[in-house]
Amino acid sequence: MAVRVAIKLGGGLISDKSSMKKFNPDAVERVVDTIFTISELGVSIILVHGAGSFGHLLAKKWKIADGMKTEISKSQREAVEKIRSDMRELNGLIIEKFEERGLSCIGHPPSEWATGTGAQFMGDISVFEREVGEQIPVTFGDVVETDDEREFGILSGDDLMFRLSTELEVTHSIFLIGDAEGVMSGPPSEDGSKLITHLGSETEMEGAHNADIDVTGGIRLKIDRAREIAKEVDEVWIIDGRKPNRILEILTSGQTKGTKILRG
Ligand code: IP8
Repeated sequence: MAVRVAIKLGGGLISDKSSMKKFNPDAVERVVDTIFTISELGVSIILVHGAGSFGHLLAKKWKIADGMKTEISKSQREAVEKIRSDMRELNGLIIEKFEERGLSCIGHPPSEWATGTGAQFMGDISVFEREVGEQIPVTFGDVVETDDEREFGILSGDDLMFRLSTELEVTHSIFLIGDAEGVMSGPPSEDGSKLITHLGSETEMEGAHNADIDVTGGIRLKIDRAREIAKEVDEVWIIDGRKPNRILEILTSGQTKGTKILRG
């Protein structure tokens, strides 16, 4: 079977999560280098990226993930427009880095084609099915419309990864994170936290969700979606995006340092 890989660049990798709209060009350049190499190998690529400080800070401030609240609806609507435009800006910065390396990409903002939140969101994902040599499709976590009284909500890049990986015959689904070697047994910053190299449904871990900043669910949501994906895709990984060469190791040898998500 032809190799098709879905890769998510985590928001904490491509931006400084605590500082409003602070892009991390060096981290993105390193990822682009590896993706250039795998594209030369003839691998079909689908890209997703998170929001980091281009989305979570304002979304948190205006409670966008909870949907419309009558008392503050005017400010919320303004925040929705601002977050959408900030996310397009971030998408543009990322695409620019790919184009500098000679890789042509096309952005697909979810606010234009997706409705609803969570893994069962609605929207036609057939545009992400591309042949090798065509433009690489890129999408991202965004504020989308919902068809209920909430009116809007946050669609996470992790949910996009779920549908793209399970509906498009992807062979590898890889989540790049920005602060650890993979899933750790406890908070990454804590001494004694160890890398979990194989994560099955029984594996014990305390996935800290940094609710101070993150409105979608942090490592917890990633693990939940990755487990769902692993029911259908053999190679599902959560790895350190600061060492993107590990993507190449997974594709060539099936092994690397990081967390492999096991089926069941
Ligand atoms: O960072 C969140 O996407 P994620 C999207 O992939 C927004 O969870 C706008 C906060």
